[in-house]
Formats: sequence, structure tokens, C-alpha cells
Amino acid sequence: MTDTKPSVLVEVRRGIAWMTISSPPVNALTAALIDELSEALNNAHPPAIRVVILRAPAGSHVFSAGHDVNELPRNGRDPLTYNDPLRKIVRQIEAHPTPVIAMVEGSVWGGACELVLSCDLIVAASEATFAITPARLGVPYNLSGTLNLLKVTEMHFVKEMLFTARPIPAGRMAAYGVLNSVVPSEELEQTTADLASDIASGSPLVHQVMKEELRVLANAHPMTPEAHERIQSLRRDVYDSDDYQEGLRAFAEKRRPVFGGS
Ligand code: YXS
Repeated sequence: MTDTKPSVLVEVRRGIAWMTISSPPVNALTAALIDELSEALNNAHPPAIRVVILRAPAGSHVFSAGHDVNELPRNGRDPLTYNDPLRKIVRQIEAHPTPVIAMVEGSVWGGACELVLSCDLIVAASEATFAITPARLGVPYNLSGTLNLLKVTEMHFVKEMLFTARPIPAGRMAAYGVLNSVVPSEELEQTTADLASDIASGSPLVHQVMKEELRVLANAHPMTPEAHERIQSLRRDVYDSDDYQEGLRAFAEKRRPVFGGS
């Protein structure tokens, strides 16, 4: 009987911490799994740990199905607030004092794309796909998630991903600058290990300082309080809408949603 309890297996090899997230059947990012990952990261600090690699179990067809839909609030509350577990782990990875590499095989959905994008480097198998699906579920994608997309690629590609919610093949993601490399699945682990060991041989202090410098610079976006309030009120229109309830209902009933636009 395979263990269905969410877990993060940590294996340390020559200063590189391989973290395998597992939450059967589709690695949905439940609060419990995110707690396990947060704990694993808290125990993976330099100089003992030089690089973290985030992966799914070998051979996974689904890297992660994204936020656990069953954990999205339905009662008119913002489903993606600052303290949502997924938002917290994204910030923790961005602030983690070592480089974090996402090693991706299988399909990546919704908030799991943001989890992967929060990593410093991404190596993907050629058959991997990435789909950002709020439009499919009627969910109000949050400000930081949208900004994180705009930081790594261009507006038209961001709009294609967000408006269509289609799974985008790894090759196109790399062509738009989102992935560092795309390799045949049989080469994925070795390619990632080689990249990690190159990084691990460098100065951990310099990595830590440069990573934080880049995080601060990437977030240096002047935004007026009025702009922030306007975006939040637009998002409230979505999570207060019938369409949001319809998206969650359709997911639960395993049918395509019928959005009425209100
Ligand atoms: O019917 P059972 O009980 O076996 O459960 C099914 C699915 O309901 C469940 N499951 C999930 N449960 C919670 N949260 C999820 N995200 C989720 N996805 C799936 O897992 C069991 C097996 O699913 P099934 O039969 O569909 O498996 P499959 O192999 O045919 O297909 C795997 C997927 C991942 C392609 C498919 O399950 C799928 O498309 N899942 C939804 C992916 C998605 O749209 N994720 C976005 C979640 S919302 C989110 O991340 C953010 C809030 S946002 O929208 O802002 O990005």
C-alpha cells in the first residue's frame, strides 16, 4: 500500500539537498505538503547545504496539480491571500539562502507553476508541460503571481498562458526564456546534478548575497496605493462572483464549467 500521506523526502549528496515532494495521487499542493516542504527548507542552510533541488517522484506524469482545490475558500474570502500556504512557500523559496533548482518532469498546473517559477533555475524534461489555469477555474490569480510571470517572460506569452490555461510544452517555455534547459527525460537527473554541482563548488556567501540582491531588484516596482487597491477590488469582483463558485462546483462535479460572466 503506497503511503498517501503528504511528504518531502530529503536526500543530501555532496552539499546538494534533493527534495522530493509527494502527495498522491497528483501532488496537489495541500497545506500539509507545503508545511513539510517549508520544514525541509528550514533545515537546508549553507554552508552545509549549497544547493536545493525540488522534484517530484521519479517517473511522475504529474509534477503537481497545483493548489489543492478542496482547500480554496468558498465563502467570499480571497482564496489567495498573503498568508495562503502557497504564497508563503513561494516567498520562502525566493528568500532561501541557497540557489533552488526545480527539476521538472510531467505536467505542472496552476499554482505549481508559480512554485516552480519561484525557484532560481528550472531544468525540465522535454515532455513536461506548464498550465496556469485560473481562467479554467474562475479563480482570481493574485498580484504577486502575475508579477512573477511578467518578471520572467513577455506580456503576450503571459496573456496566452493566463487566457487559454493551456498546457504549454517545455520547449516553448524555454523559447520564451522561462526555463534554463529542456532535456530528454533520461538525461534530466544527470543534467540537473551537473548544474547543481557546478553551483555548489562556488562561494555560498556570494550566492546568498547575489540571490537576495536579485530578489530585491526584481521586486523594486513602484506601485501607488491606488493601483494596489484597484487590483484588489478587481480581484474581489472575481472571488465574489457566481463564476468562481461555478468553477469550484464544476471541478468537484468533474465537468466543464459554464461561466456566465458574473
Ligand atoms: O476523484 P478523485 O477523488 O480521485 O480526485 C481526483 C481529482 O479530483 C484530484 N485532483 C485534485 N485535487 C485537489 N486539487 C487539485 N488541484 C487536483 N487535481 C486533481 O486528484 C484525483 C485524480 O485526478 P484525475 O482523475 O483528474 O487524474 P488525471 O491523471 O486524469 O489528471 C491529472 C490532472 C492534474 C491533469 C487533472 O487532475 C487536472 O487537470 N487537475 C486540475 C489541475 C488544475 O487546474 N490545477 C489548478 C488548481 S487551482 C490553483 O493552482 C491556483 C488557485 S490558480 O488557479 O490560481 O493557479
